[in-house]
Amino acid sequence: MADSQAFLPLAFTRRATEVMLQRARAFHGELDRRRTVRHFSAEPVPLELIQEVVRAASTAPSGAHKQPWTFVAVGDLELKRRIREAAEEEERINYGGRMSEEWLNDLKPFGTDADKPFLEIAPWLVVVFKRAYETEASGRKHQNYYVNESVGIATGMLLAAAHHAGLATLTHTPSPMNFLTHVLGRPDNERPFLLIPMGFPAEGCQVPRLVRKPLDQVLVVHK
Ligand code: IYR
Repeated sequence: MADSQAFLPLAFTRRATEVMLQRARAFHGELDRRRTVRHFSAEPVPLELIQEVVRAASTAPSGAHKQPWTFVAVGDLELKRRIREAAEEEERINYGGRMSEEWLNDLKPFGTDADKPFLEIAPWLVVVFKRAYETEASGRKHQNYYVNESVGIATGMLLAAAHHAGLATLTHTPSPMNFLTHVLGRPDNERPFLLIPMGFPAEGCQVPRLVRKPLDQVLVVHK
């Protein structure tokens, strides 16, 4: 049995149903205003804001509470330049034939291409790494559990926290992205997961006209 000393009373707020509904609607309303932004302003963002949104992300649940994530916040212009260069090199190969015709067609509405100026313009690139295992002082390795699920959840919370604070984000998927391990000098147990430029939208920034699936297409209820 678990050591009762290691347990604490849960801090839980029980709310009236009406209040819960109102909060749920307001939260949906706020999340529904989040849009992926591909055109950033160079306006600086204080590091403290990035620290707070990473703090929020790092509250995510994880397999056996291993918290198998590292967030690397890159504001250094030279590093951003190197990341952009390496990412564009891979994307030129992707757009030049490594992606299928169907994939390229599916991306058309977003107007993406191999050019990634936002990697230099956005004041911060938050690179999310997943930690496959941990190494004890003795050198013994322990695998982490449900690493993709845990880091995916933490990243979702990072995007929500940034949006809530008033920051725009882009979920960028450079592929392949091993170059991030080298450029950022990360240890062997870490693998890049996602690259998230954060900052303010460029003046006059436009986003594709997207429609979110209605509830009856995303929710199946058996009651
Ligand atoms: N990694 C490429 C292609 C790409 C993939 C997805 I999924 C997108 O939503 C957008 C682009 C790129 O970043 O250009």
